[in-house]
Amino acid sequence: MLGVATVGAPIGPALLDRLPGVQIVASFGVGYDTIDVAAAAARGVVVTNTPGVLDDEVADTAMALLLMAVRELGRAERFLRAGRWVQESFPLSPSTLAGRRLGVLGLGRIGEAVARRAEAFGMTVGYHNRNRKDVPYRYHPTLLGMAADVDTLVVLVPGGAATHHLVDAAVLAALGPDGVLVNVGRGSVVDESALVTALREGTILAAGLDVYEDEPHVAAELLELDNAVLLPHVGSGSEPTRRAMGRLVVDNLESWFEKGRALTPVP
Ligand code: A2R
Repeated sequence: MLGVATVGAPIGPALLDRLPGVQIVASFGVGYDTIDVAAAAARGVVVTNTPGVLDDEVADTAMALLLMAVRELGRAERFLRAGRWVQESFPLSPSTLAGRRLGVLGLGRIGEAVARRAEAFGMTVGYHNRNRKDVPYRYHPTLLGMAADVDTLVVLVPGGAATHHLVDAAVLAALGPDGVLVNVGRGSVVDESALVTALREGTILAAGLDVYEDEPHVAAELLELDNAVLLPHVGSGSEPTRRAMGRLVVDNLESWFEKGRALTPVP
């Protein structure tokens, strides 16, 4: 076997050692936290992902989660479907979107697409990365400092050891009682049990999640919470976007085997 195309399956030294002829691992997705890139590099194996082609789709999903969480739209739909509208009006949402202060944790390709959308919705935008970027948004050198300055946090850093539980009880408390957390990055970035406590006790207002610590299993405590909007990791999940991602996987494989050059190798 010369090449491996993968959809999130863990790829580490043991598997690579069993496939000594492999030259390339082409992953279907932008996150590559399930692939041991250092182990691949040490064996001369190139790893590719699918950056760029899913930015708008995932950013749209983030905005959908944010709107649903702030305006309680999932709850409103459940209310209608349960036949309750004929007896009573749905309560007013305690908060609103316009004027919110957004902090993006991970202002990369997708994070910038979220920032552009948030500006159009009348929000101010700040961000926390390890490095400041040349962008017209306020840079926060620490996540905790940013959380204290904003009321809305969108998580778009990659998964892996460096970002594990970056969003913890202290960050959630800093967001405050009107705070909303949206995670479309990786479940491992958020301390889920701290989030359950924060949602239950009203430390923050609401959360919109597309990713979880133990996918596809979602903690029962989250399922019970009405102020959590929960999607089954569908951020990039439209047919056109998944086709574009699939095309990029194939283009990477073809370019590698025809020209010896991958189109989108991971760093
Ligand atoms: O830290 P920097 O300057 O390298 O900026 C990157 C930031 N980032 C971090 N920020 C704070 N603490 C960290 N430990 C940390 N690690 C990375 O996240 C960069 O601005 C951003 C990631 O942006 P991109 O590499 O352009 O990724 P993209 O395509 O926006 O996708 C983000 C993630 C994927 O890895 C999947 O997990 C998910 O969204 O679909």
